[in-house]
Amino acid sequence: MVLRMKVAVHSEDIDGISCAALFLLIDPNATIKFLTVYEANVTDEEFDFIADLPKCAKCRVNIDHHKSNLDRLIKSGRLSSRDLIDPSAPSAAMLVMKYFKLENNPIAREIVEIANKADRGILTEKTILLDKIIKLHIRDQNYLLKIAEVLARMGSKFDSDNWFKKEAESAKRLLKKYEAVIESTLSRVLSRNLLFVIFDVRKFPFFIAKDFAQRFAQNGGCVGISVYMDPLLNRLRCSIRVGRTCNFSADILASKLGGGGHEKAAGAILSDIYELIKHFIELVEEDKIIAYIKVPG
Ligand SMILES: [Mn+2]
Repeated sequence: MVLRMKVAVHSEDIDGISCAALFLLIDPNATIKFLTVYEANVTDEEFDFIADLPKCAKCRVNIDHHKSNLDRLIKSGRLSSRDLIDPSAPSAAMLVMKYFKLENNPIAREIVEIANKADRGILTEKTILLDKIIKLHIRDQNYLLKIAEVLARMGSKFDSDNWFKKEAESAKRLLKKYEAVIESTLSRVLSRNLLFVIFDVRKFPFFIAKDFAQRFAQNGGCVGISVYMDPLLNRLRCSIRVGRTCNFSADILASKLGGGGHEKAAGAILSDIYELIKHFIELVEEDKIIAYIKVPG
């Protein structure tokens, strides 16, 4: 095994941070970089492993579960036998566990369990807070590493760590501020039976923006799309979320926009909102109503 491995993981959600925690179980001195999908696509830094992200130019091993990534690697001839990419895996963390044969480590199993659920949108009160804390600090590499260290040490009991508890309290206070506007926006669209909705939430911070699409899809909506500013790139971005019983592929729409993801959850960087509207209209069945709502901040 490589000594002191150099690893890149996805910076923005529980699966990426869970991958980081697993790498710390394998090598507590690992150098870990937290990257966005965009950064992974453009970096020429060398890594031993890259997880929950597209394979960067100088990465030895790619561990991932995004179908869009697999398709692109095959198409460009960059898929190697060392890579472990399985779109049927519920999380990238699960594949990291498999790759390093960590199945007998109870902490590793707990971490993977959290990631599996989170990536399928099954969140509890404590994993919601974990997700929010990650999103509030995506610019802060040291902070993200600290979360990964807590996960690697505590597994599913991460919320009993004192540092985490304190951070969770302040995240909770912030969340409360936005709850009323999310609720009233959702009840307005759902009471009108609108099933295909673009939420223009450019006036909202990143950590809350995806919630409009996510909670719409979870509460009876078919396709919810949040449009917001990417905090690192300062560019327009969208997150597409699809309801459980709804027949629509988020990853197909995202691919048309140059992005990617999964069937029920995907995203892309946008050059403008019209590009999104145009492709969305093309993919929605003919007699359906598509709503666009600009949510006041
Ligand atoms: Mn993932």
